[in-house]
Amino acid sequence: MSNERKPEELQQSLELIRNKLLPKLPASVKQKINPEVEKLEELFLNTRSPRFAVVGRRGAGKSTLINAIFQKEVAKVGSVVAETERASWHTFKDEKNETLMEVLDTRGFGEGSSERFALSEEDAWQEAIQDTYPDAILFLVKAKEVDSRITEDIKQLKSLQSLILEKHDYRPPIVGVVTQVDELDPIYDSDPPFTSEKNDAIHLAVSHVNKMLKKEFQDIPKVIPVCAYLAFKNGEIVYDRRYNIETLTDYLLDQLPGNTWMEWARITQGKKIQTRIAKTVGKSASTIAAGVGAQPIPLADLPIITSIQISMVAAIAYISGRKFNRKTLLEFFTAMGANVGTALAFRQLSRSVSKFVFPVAGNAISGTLAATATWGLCKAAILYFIEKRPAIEAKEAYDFNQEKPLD
Ligand SMILES: Nc1nc2c(ncn2[C@@H]2O[C@H](COP(=O)(O)OP(=O)(O)OP(=O)(O)O)[C@@H](O)[C@H]2O)c(=O)[nH]1
Ligand SMILES: [Mg+2]
Repeated sequence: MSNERKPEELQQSLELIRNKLLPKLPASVKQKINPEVEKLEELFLNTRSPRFAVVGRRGAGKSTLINAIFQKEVAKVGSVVAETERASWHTFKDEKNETLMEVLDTRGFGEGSSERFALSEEDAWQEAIQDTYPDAILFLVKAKEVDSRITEDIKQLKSLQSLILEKHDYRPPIVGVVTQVDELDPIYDSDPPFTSEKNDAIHLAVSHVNKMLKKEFQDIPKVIPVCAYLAFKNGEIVYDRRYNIETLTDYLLDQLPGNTWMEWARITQGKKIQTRIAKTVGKSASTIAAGVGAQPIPLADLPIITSIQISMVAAIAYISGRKFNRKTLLEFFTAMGANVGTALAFRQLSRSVSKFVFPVAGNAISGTLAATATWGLCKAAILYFIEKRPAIEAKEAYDFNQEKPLD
């Protein structure tokens, strides 16, 4: 097996659960497990990359923010003149040429009178959202310019949202972003963490944008202050002044549909986001394992619990952005104290004939034991793949969790 991009193990187990397991379970158990299966299906089936509209005046820091999210120089910063049309989609891809994120960049937002462009702003947007729409809109305002012409910008923002609602029956959430907060007074205090005087200035800028947005939108959009400044040399980060970027990316996770979460975790490389998603997966997997483990009906022909556990770990490895294959997973399970049976399970998983249950507890594995074992494995996988801790530490966490209830 080469490096798989998608956690196929998980997709296979989800099919197994949906088609073979659920029909066999009593209604009461099914009722409990079904929402968890649905949650996992939302996360892992039909996954796609997230789409954003990034709107803001020329020089607001749109390209810089995109680079800060990727931690790579993917967008061109600070060109002298705006060359592109008003609104155009940019696709950001990984080394394998697979799409990571799509961004609708509205260059020169609010510069309605410019004669450089053939299309009016609204026409340009109409065209841009013809076939697709952004999952969320980021509204960028430069910290030092929150006072200037913001009312006009917010009206346009509202009209973009309405256009999307009309065309796609989807109301993209709006997230206000106050950019370049390092430029606020006091200037000498430009590197985070900031002093209280600087934080006061940031707070002032944020409340102003908040107040202005409140006038136009009922569900007041959240406003997050950031500094996105990163300097690159030969593709390497040589200077990092980022502030609050992870708060922003973490908040955006909640604004995005579930089927984009996996890609968002990989793009942002944020441990916080990765851990949140890993725990969501772990909780669902544990609940399913508990339901299955508690069944007196013979399910021995279905390697459900093993399959769920292996898939869960595969998913966490994938979320971590680490290159993974079966060997990586096997190494992890071996470190956790799994025996030769696991190796067999791995080889045969795709044919669904594995008999191995982790931990080995014969056929009489109880629901609680299945759940705690699965949750323990989730915690251990988080430590190993996301926190990049040594296997021995992950093993300790696994053992320790056997004695603890789910948290
Ligand atoms: N100090 C500081 N400078 C920033 C920050 N973000 C962007 N800049 C600078 O602001 C300028 C404009 O940034 P861009 O990211 O190109 O802005 P943009 O919104 O993409 O501009 P257009 O594409 O031309 O509309 C560049 O010189 C950036 O280096 C920040 O957080 N702090
Ligand atoms: Mg730009």
